[in-house]
Amino acid sequence: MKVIVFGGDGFCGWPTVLHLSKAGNEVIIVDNLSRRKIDIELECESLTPISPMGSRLAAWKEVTGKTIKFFNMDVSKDYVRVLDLLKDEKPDAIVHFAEQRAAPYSMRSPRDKIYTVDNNLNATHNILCAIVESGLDIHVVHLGTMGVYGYTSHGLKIPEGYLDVKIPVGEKDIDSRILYPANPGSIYHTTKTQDALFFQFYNNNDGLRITDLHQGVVWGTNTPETILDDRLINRFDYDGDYGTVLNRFLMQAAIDYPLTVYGTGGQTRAFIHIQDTVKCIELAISNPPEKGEPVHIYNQVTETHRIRDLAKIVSELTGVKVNPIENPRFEDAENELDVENKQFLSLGLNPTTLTEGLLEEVHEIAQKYKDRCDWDKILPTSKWKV
Ligand code: NAD
Ligand code: USQ
Repeated sequence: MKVIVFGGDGFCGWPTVLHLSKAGNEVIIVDNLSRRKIDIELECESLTPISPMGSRLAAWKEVTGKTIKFFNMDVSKDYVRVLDLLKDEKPDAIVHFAEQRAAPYSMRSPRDKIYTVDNNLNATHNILCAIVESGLDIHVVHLGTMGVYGYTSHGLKIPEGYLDVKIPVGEKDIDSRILYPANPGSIYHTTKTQDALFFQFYNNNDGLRITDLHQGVVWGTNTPETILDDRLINRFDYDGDYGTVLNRFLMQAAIDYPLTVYGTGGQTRAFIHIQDTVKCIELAISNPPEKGEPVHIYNQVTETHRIRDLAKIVSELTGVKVNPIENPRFEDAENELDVENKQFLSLGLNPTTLTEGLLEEVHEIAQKYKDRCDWDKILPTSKWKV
């Protein structure tokens, strides 16, 4: 297949590009390198030294003989270039990662809220609008988030995207299937709930074939492809805005920095290892909706954990202390979370769950690059309420 990966320079995008290329697909990257520019703005780089795009692609060619094309464009602004690219390349599928993805970054200031809304909604809308204008039948695989549901399941196993409901009309109940009620906890998560409405509209109105993947917190760094050459290494965020919780804890353990549990650590979240992220995307591409089917929505998660339990595991593994700090976010202090994920399991996903070996691997990477860590960037600075 020919696949365009929007956001293919990012943490999830880059290993996905390599995985799809290795599997024999023709892969094209579109990225405006905005994430690298945010590194400059935040004065904090990836813990791992990521290579420039040219070196990444040259290394892949040297190691595998495979060519990956790269287009530097802003999907949220360069509508005509997106359209022309689709018409020229005629891809079978698009994978859409090209959004500002950090909840804390989206809550830093009015400017960052506006940027996140403008960037994410226009990027998603431009892609959908351009597919319709191109007249091509391109399957869109979008990376959404578990955060669209909120994190309280009220004892219900969170279904995959849709909820079967009965609507009382007069004396009768009418059966209906609706999108699960959105309950976002940040401006970033709000953009993902609005993406879902764009998908519903373009699917209804224009028959676009769309798969929306509600992914949990991703952890890990390497995949079998990113370890083939130092220049292929994936990014590793550890700062208070972009670092996600488990990778942050493993990096903190590497420098013996007490683990930054926010609040009681009673928050339960869904997790997935980066090696499963790339497999899920391959499975989604290989199993597109039929023409006329509603949007496919999958929960891209393999397990759930409470934050304080993760801290305990990392602490026992490495000896680092745990230091709960005031929670900068506005979120429930404690929640239960039970999530359905049977669709990916039925397509053949064999989940990579949290094991000591995998935790140690990430810890070792953090150990290897710990001298690149800027300790001043570890504590969170973005607050939900001022
Ligand atoms: P990332 O920031 O590392 O990667 C996003 C990439 O998109 C970057 O390379 C960035 O430069 C590019 N980009 C952003 N806006 C763009 C635009 N307007 N035009 C072109 N390129 C643009 O983020 P990630 O961790 O790889 O996440 C990718 C997607 O997966 C996001 O949509 C995110 O919401 C979703 N997701 C991530 C996680 C996670 O834990 N990392 C979990 C669930 C869902
Ligand atoms: N947390 C801590 N200590 C830390 C960092 C985080 O206790 O040092 C807590 C947070 O308060 C939160 C939980 O850990 O309760 C998860 O935080 P996170 O930063 O790891 O993840 P989150 O902000 O939810 O965002 C990440 C990705 C986002 C994706 C989301 C999936 O950045 O792109 O959409 O995970 S989900 O969480 O399932 O919505």
